[in-house]
Formats: sequence, structure tokens, C-alpha cells
Amino acid sequence: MPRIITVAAAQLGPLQKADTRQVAVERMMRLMERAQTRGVELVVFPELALTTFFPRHYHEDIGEADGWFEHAMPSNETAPLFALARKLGIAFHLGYAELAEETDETGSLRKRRFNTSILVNGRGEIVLKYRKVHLPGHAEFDPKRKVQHLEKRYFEVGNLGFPVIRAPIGGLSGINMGMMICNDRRWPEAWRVLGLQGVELVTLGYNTPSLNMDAAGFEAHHLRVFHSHLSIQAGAYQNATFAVATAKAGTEDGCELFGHSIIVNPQGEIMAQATSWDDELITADCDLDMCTLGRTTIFAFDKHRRPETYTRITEQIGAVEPPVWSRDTPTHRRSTDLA
Ligand code: CDT
Repeated sequence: MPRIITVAAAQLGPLQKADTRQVAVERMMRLMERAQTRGVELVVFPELALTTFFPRHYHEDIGEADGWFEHAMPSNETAPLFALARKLGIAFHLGYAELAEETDETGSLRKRRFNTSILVNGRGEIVLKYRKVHLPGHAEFDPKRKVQHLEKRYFEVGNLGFPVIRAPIGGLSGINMGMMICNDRRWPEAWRVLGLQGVELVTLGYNTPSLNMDAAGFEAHHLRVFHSHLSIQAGAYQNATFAVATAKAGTEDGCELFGHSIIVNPQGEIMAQATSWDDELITADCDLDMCTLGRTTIFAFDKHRRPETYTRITEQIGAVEPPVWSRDTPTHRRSTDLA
């Protein structure tokens, strides 16, 4: 029996600063209804799907930004989305800003803010939660930038790792599900940690500007989409997994987000791609047995990985300069030498 799940990337057009949660939830519900008419079993919504991408807005007092965060999930505003999903029996992935009362590593109970996504099954139960690990941007107002990117100000680094759960989704009794959020997709380490848990379907949402606002040099616009797709396609191929990557798109608070949501198979091929900068549903039938070829041949991790030669990946953060060659440089340095 093939293991087939029909999935959708539910791309959202722009959400402006003044748009309420109700506006966003209404639009997501319309997309979910459309998904049901196409036999979709899992719908993936973008990163921070309930509001505009607020890290572009500066609040000197971080507490003033609390209005952008959800204090409970489901909340009053998102309850109708959960109810519709239950009624239609559709699972969904939702990205949102999470405000939690939680103890930190020192044991003190305090407000903690995360860029979070959850996977909700067709009965409305949360089966997996992930908190974004790779937070791009900066923590302080940067006068050199035309648009701020204050994720490092508003969010803590996620403390849940990259979890994978085997859960019944749609008509299948068990799928190995994992999540990432936006910038995570550019880091092969994140994909591999999911791959090492046998992930079969990665869901992720993103908000990516069409222009690189970091004033550090010119980047051609078309390369922004290319790099996003390159990262997702490589991650899916190298870890023999499907991936659903859903954007927020269009001009939001005067800032353009490039969209181009995609669904990718374990060969790294794009199965479906959004073409608008608006609310748009793209779908694909994913035969999860396709994951087997990669993971039993080229990417049979248990046969071919050599973690003893990868120690730099966990022991070092920034790059270090290599030794400068001279006639006396030994040619047989051990690859595990960190010095
Ligand atoms: N949301 C998010 O992570 N966006 C980043 C933009 C990086 S520019 C500071 C991304 O990697 O797409």
C-alpha cells in the first residue's frame, strides 16, 4: 500500500500593521476550505502568520511589543481556525509569536518570547511544537538599515531543539514530521538533525524580503528566490524527505516579501510552486515511500556518515583561518585537529 498524503502550502498575501488577528484567521479559514475541496489532509501556513512581520517595527520597550504575541494557543482569535480544522478533519502547521511564562536555565520563572510553530492534527490537538533556533537580524535599532529586522530583540533562541514526531496525519497511521522556521532552512545542520530522526515531511513557514536590507553590498534580486529554493531543495534531497515551504508574500507595510512557496520531494524536485503574491493554495500528493530510495542508498546515514570527522560542526561556531602553507607544513594533519 503506498503511503500517500495530500499536502498544501497556504501562502498568505501581505498582512498590514493595522490588520487584526481576525483578518488573518478569516483568510486562513478560506484557504483551509479551499484545501478541503482538493482533498488536502495537511495545510501549512507561514511564519508569524497572524500578524504583519512585526520584527521590522522597533519598540524601545520590549514589553510594548507584547501585543504582537499570543499568550495562549488556541487563543480566542485562533479558536475558529482550530474548530474548522476539526470539522474538516484537516491537520495544519501554524507559525506565531509565542509569549510563555516559563522557567529559564537559571530556574527563574519569567516571560519568554519565541518565534514558534505548531503542528495540529485533524482533531485539533497540538502534536508538535518548535521554537525557531536561527534568529537573523539584530537586537538594537540600526540607523543604517532602511528596514529593521529585530528578531534578535524580540525572540529568544528556541529551546526545543529540532524535534521529530511520528504522528497519524490525514489517512496515514504514522508520518515522521519535523518543522523549521524561515532562516533555519538555510542551515544544513538543521536539516541533518531532522534527517537523523528519520523525518519524512518537513513543514516550514517564512517571511523573506525581496531585497537584502543589510547595507553590506549588492545582492541581485533574483538570487533571493534562488537561494531560498536552493536551500530547501538541497535539504530535502540530502535528507530524503518531503518539504512544504510556505511564504508570506507581497508588499507588507511598504516592504516586499518574495513569496514563491514550494513543495519539494526527496529527489529535491519542486512539485508545486506559488506564482502570485497573494493568498494562494498549492498542493501535491506526496508518496512517502519515495523517502526510502535516498535513505537506503546515497544517504544511508548508518553506513556512510563519519561523525568523527565532523567535530568542528558542534565544537566551533565561527570560521577560523586555516594554517598558511610552508614547506614545513605537515601534509598529514589529522582532520579532527581543531587547533
Ligand atoms: N524571517 C526570516 O528569518 N527571514 C530571513 C531574512 C533574512 S534577512 C535579515 C530569511 O532567512 O529568509
